[in-house]
Amino acid sequence: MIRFSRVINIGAATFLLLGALCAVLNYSSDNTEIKYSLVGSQEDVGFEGENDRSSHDVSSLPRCQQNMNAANILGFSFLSREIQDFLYYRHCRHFPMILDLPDKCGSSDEPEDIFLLIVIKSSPKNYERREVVRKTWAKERLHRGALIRRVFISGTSGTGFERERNNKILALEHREHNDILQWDFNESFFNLTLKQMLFLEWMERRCLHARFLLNGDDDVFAHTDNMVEYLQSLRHNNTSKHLFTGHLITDSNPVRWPRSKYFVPVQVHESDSYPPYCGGAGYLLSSYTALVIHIKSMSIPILPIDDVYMGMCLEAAQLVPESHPGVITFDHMIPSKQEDKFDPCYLKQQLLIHKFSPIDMYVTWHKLHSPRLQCNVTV
Ligand SMILES: *[C@@H]1O[C@H](CO)[C@@H](O)[C@H](O)[C@H]1NC(C)=O
Ligand SMILES: *[C@@H]1O[C@H](CO)[C@@H](O)[C@H](O)[C@H]1NC(C)=O
Ligand SMILES: *[C@@H]1O[C@H](CO)[C@@H](O)[C@H](O)[C@H]1NC(C)=O
Ligand SMILES: CC(=O)N[C@H]1CO[C@H](CO)[C@@H](O)[C@@H]1O
Repeated sequence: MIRFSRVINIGAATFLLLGALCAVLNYSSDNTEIKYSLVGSQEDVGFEGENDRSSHDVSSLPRCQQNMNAANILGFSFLSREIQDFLYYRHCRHFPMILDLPDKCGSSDEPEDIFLLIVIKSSPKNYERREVVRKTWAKERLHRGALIRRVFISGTSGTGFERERNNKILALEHREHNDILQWDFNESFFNLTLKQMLFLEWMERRCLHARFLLNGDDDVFAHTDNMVEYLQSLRHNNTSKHLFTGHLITDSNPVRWPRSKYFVPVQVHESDSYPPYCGGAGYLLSSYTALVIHIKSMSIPILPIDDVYMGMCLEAAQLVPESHPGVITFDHMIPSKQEDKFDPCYLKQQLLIHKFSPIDMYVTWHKLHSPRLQCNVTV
């Protein structure tokens, strides 16, 4: 049951593609700065402030300073420490990399033809989740001729001894599995958008040739075989076209209740509505769309809710996210009581389900691939 329909604003898409191509062409492989020369007007893509970015050695940039003026925002002193902190550092877009993967996608002369790059947000402490994810749905492999690769994206967490230990575990995993990207910023719920943007910046430098991305959390069950088959079934699997699909959320609003995890005060987002977006547990996008979001994001102030922010960037590019019925991010979306999310026959027909413990992930992946699995054909 794979539905596929979308509306693309061809004009805007073509314009951005041209811009993106120019950005790519102007790349230099040494350590000089990238200068974007975008065809047409600068205001459409809206680079604010920094036009120049150091290409390979982001660590040479001075550390981003706290913006003390944030304290002058009306009502600032009534906001929580966390939100105040967010406002102080909202403008910071670059952080030094602690762990990089320069050859993850092949060398710049010989890029690998990666069909699906799995990008998983993971906090340093989630070691067990990463271990199971590696052995199951994010295993690097060929499926039906399509190359699948994996990266985890992470910041730092804790202080003192704990922070050292967290960095050490990621460094060990990096050495053993070649799948960790880490930046030197403090992990927090409010820094997830920053993490996402740092990844897009990395992708633009290192992995522009990957065709599709699965962007998700480390506690989901992603049926990556089905994803590859779905993506292969699209007409445009070889060229770059807009794609952004997942659990579509429309007509939603910022939570104004201060005790919610998702609380966003007017000082952070003035508008009382959010654009359509796909739930952040997991969505699929094309590298074309990732690049467009990356470019657009430079002129859109960061919103701490990362999935909504992706929706804001899409809206600014006049691209629409779409809904895929196989992406289940809330239990109540599971159709009937009989359908259990751990039932391999149910999972067999889905793309992604939230949420799974490492044990359930491991057991279910094996059940799903058992040659003895028999499902009544009801589809
Ligand atoms: C985000 O990370 C930066 C850099 O480590 C830190 O200064 C800031 O406090 C973090 N923001 C939040 C909201 O945790
Ligand atoms: C990160 O957080 C720790 C404490 O949680 C703090 O000491 C440190 O200054 C923060 N780093 C930045 C860059 O804000
Ligand atoms: C792309 O789609 C075509 C059919 O349109 C299919 O034959 C081909 O195998 C797909 N390519 C990849 C790499 O999946
Ligand atoms: C059918 C088709 O156009 N295949 C091309 C897809 O892209 C790879 C490289 O990215 C080419 O090698 C194929 O010929």
